[in-house]
Amino acid sequence: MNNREITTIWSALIIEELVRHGIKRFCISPGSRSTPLTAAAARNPDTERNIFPDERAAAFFALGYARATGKPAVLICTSGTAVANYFPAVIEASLDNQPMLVLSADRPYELLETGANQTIRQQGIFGSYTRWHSEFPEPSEETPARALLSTIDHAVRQSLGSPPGPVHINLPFREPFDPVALPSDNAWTRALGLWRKRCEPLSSFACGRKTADDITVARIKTLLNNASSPLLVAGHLETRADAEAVLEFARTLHTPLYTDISSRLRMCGDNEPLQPLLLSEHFTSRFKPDIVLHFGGKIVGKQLGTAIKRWAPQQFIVINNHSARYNPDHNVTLHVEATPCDVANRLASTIGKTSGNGFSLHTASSEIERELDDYSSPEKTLTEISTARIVSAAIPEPHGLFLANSMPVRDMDMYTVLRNNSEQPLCGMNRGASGIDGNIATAAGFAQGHGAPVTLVIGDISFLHDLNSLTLLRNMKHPLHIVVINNNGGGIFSFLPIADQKDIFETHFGTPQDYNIRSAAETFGIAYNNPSTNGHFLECYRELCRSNVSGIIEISCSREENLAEHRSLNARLGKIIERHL
Ligand SMILES: Cc1ncc(C[n+]2csc(CCOP(=O)(O)OP(=O)(O)O)c2C)c(N)n1
Repeated sequence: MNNREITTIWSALIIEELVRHGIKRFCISPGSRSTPLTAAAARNPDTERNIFPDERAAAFFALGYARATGKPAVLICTSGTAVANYFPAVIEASLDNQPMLVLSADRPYELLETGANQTIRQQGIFGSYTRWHSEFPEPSEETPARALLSTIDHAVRQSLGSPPGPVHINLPFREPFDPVALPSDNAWTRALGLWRKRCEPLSSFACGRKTADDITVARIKTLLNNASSPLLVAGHLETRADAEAVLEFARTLHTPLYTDISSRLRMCGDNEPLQPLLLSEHFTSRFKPDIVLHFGGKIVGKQLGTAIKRWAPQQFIVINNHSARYNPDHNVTLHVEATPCDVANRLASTIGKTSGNGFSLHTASSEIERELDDYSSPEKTLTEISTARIVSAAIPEPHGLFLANSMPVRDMDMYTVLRNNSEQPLCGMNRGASGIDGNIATAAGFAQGHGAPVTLVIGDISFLHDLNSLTLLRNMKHPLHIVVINNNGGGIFSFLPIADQKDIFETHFGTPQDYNIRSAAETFGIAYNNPSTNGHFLECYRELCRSNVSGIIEISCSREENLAEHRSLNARLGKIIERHL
């Protein structure tokens, strides 16, 4: 075979092997060096493709897709800085254990470090942020086709391993890049034997969910039996089964359950949320758990971590499905690598119903809910907090919710409504590295993966950061409904002590950008609205959700007023807690 033929077949085999693993979503950016991979992906009838001029957005889209599906999307780009633009999303995927497969085209050996055009050091460019990376040879019949396929198999396995994460394969190609019609038979692929007749990958793998050993479950049971005031925590939970098992276990134990916004349980009407209570010194000084069982991954709010440090429980047990470290305050006493639902179900069945620790949160929680409802009543001015309440109440099933950093995700975690008898919408967020970059693209990928419209709640600085991703809204199968909280700058910084240093605060932290969101919507041809009361926002939001087209709703607010609102509302909630606990 000549170079064109082997390059064509080489690329076609790589794509076909990925497809056989069920990895069908390809996020492709245009470029010359990547032509063999792009053409192979485009011509494989089983691939589904999105095209991105901006590689940074492509990678965030792939991240969002993985968040909704648990599957990696494949990224294809050319050589040079194109691949470097994947880096922020690769970091987020790595830190939040999301699968992702990067195929970067590269110059061949003889052009590296020579001053050749568009040539950078791509090998291992993502450093420690990949689960695995591999440098392929230039296409050649000297490399057995089996080796090529089995390396792809390994890459997929590493990406979906424990913990899942990004895998990078760097593929050098020599010119010419344009593919030829594939010869139907040749000695090189003949060696693949049955693979050519079947539709399965050369080697599959099993990466099932893990179970805890009996000794560990018995040990946790003993620790729970010896404790007088347990607290359960639901951090980021990957599946509904995990969430249901943890909720059921909390009911069995009659014990308070902290539900993070990423736990799938935060909006559950049958549970009293602890977030508002943890704002109160009155509560944290009375409620003193002596054992904490934390199921799943990270949590968004910082009050719980602060409270646990203060309570210094004798046991702090973290149960999660993979080995990624979760111990930010160095106070975890036992790590259990097992599926949360496995441990929760087994503990619930062995412990049986208990009468609880006598700490009832019901009355205080109901009154807090009433106060928050009143706060968001239709005639009142729309605020950042009422936006969180209204979106969480009105978002229809099966729409998904994506919460940008920094205040939108925190406000939703703190002030969301409790939804009766209905499932919480699937919630996505980039909390691995908590970047304000790529949130629109991640939400777009989340919608693609979720297979339903998604509401994105995002601040004006994060919106600006990812403005070019508004181009994605044109071709989306499932629309994105963007609620932009425009407080003209970074609202989060007003909550920090630096806000008092007026000489540098506004210019170096608040950073108002004074840009026009309506004009941005016009530029990208997106429907726009700008309501001012809670009632009007609810109307606009409901209409947008019904319309099945993408749109932007701008919430105009002020950072100063937002800070004051948070303080006065939290003070009122504090009074309720003092009255009832
Ligand atoms: C890529 C990146 N750059 C900077 C930061 C630091 N940062 C955190 S929040 C924030 C301001 C975000 O402003 P906005 O999107 O308007 O949201 P708000 O704070 O008002 O909720 C900044 C700059 C970050 N997290 N990520």
